[in-house]
Amino acid sequence: MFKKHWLNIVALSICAVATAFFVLDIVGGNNVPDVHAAMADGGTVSGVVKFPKEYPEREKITITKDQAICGAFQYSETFVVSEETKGLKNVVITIKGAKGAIKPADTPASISQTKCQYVPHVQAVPLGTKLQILNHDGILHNVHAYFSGLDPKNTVFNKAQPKFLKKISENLDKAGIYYFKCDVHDHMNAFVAVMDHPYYAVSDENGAFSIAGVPPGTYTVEAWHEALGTLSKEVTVKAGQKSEVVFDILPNE
Ligand SMILES: [Cu+2]
Repeated sequence: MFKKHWLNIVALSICAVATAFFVLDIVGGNNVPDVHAAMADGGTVSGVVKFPKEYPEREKITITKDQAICGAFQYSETFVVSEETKGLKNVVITIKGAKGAIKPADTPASISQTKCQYVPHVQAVPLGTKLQILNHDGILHNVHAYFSGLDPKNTVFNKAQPKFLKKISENLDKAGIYYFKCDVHDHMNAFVAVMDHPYYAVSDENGAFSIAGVPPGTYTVEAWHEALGTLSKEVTVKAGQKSEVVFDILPNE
């Protein structure tokens, strides 16, 4: 269960670790554009978002509508924490101020509505990428998209998606976080981070991330999580080296 005391995030150490050669590994299949491959003189920023001590349990949500498709209950995707590493999944990591060209993805990004869940829960895409919202469930969903927060005045679009409407296509034309919510099934939500630079990642199931090909310099690295908000740290990137950033999340006690 999410508790308010997790809202105070404390970011701890940054250490730069020299490596003998340029590392192009991308952890966990995060959405990192190909532009990185061209920047052979860049450095890599990698690290982890984790709970060093206790961590929140995954909330069990009772489902009251469309149980034949949605099931009787679901587990919240807000806090998905690895038992082994205590790493937190679905944190959007961005390197602020690093200059680099972006190119919209050649194929549209997608959010699938499957058994009353949005899949994926969190993703990051380059600005200009089209988004397809797919309904695999054969029941009515309602796609309510907001920009920068769940305030009615932030509504970008609000569309019913009846069972016969398998696909809605939308353009996400601003850089920032889009929030998606289903007005039929209150537990359904998802997030799409739209990026106006190429230096970003989404933490994987171990809380790990890696961003390669970053131009040398000193930057702020931001980590955004749907319930914890944003925290930031400074990192220095050197050509051909790996810089490690660890975001430790501590309870506010
Ligand atoms: Cu729904």
